[in-house]
Amino acid sequence: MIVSVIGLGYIGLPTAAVLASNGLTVIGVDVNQNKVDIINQGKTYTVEPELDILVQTTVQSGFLKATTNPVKASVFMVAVPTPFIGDHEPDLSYIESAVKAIAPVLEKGNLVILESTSPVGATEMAIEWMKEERPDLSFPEFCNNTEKYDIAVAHCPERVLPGRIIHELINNDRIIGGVTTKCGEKARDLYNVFVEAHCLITDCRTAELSKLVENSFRDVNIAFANELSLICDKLDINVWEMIKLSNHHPRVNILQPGPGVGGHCIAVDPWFIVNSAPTESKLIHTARLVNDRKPDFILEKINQSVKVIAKKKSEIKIACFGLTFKPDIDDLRESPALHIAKLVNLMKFNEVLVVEPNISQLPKGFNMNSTKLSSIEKTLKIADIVVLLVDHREFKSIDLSLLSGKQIVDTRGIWS
Ligand code: SAJ
Repeated sequence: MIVSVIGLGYIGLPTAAVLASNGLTVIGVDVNQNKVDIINQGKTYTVEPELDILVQTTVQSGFLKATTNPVKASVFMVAVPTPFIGDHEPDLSYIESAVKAIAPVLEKGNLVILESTSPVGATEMAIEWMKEERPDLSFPEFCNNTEKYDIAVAHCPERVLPGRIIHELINNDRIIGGVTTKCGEKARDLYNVFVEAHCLITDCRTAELSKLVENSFRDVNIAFANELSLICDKLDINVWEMIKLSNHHPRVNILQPGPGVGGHCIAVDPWFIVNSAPTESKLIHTARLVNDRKPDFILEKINQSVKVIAKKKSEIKIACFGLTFKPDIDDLRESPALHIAKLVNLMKFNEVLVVEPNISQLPKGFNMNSTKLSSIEKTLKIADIVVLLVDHREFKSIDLSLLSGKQIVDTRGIWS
């Protein structure tokens, strides 16, 4: 059996490598020639535990190959991004391009799986796009369990955590949303090859919403913690100590406040629910706004620190510790830390020192004359204000005496 994975990004590449490591022949397809070349050399382009070795061994053994052009296969797994555009509307153009790209090579008996996080109805839209390209083939219909079609289709959303992707791909339960029951069973048989947990069959719409709901659940809970951080600041209470104490209650488990919510998932997916059912999703909508406004609060705290220092702003050196969207990874997507650091860069300080152990050069968008990437040691010698934005392991072990005499804005509570 040949499995083709369309989109070799954060999810597609690990999925392709795990399938290949289980002895399936996997053809990865990506529009980016550079990514394809890197993978065909047995290398990876992101920091993710275990992924490098898995790609290296599966490419060397010939089970994994990458290409820019779709080829015939038994199963097609689509794992392309679904960002939002305009007023938080889901952008399905990557899914549309992907299914239209595989349409010419589809054959009777194939299975097409949509893994991309999708608004409700996207799997059915994907079927419509494939139908347009291949009127000679028949496709399943949602709510019509007559199992007579040429191409089986299912939605099986990924739900793995960056930093633990390989472990969670294998060990997390998986939701399998068949367009019909048989489509679901066919998809389940494939996931059973590498998933060591439950593969739970449902319909495609329920699978689509369940994935969006999982991320919205987390967003709403983080918003609760972020709101508590504003309340505690007003009442002069240490929010982290208060949360730790409240969490001693057997039925309370409050998450951690931070500078905002980043990544390509939790800050995006709740909008798909708000977009589908705006009147009904007030809580989900408000949570998004609370989390998106948190960087403004951090900038206010930075401005307050400036006022305490007996120096002009143009003489102050400020340090931003961390740029990534969460600890111990190199992923900058939708990162509130990066957003805040860029705004600090515009505040006309004497110098902005960025400490980010997981990247080797500053991303675009900084004024390189006044901002530079720096080491922990050098930065702590000269910074007047230190803004802790990401709780990387290197920052947790800093000797706190090195921070004395400086203004500290600790958004993660590791130095508080
Ligand atoms: N964050 C907080 N406080 C917390 C926990 C997280 O501020 O207590 C912030 C993080 O710093 C980060 C953001 O939230 O900026 C998101 O981080 P995360 O670790 O909660 O989640 P992601 O985006 O890395 O991965 C999520 C996961 N979803 C859930 O846990 C419900 C993952 O399982 C999904 O597969 C992934 O989204 C996805 O691809 O949708």
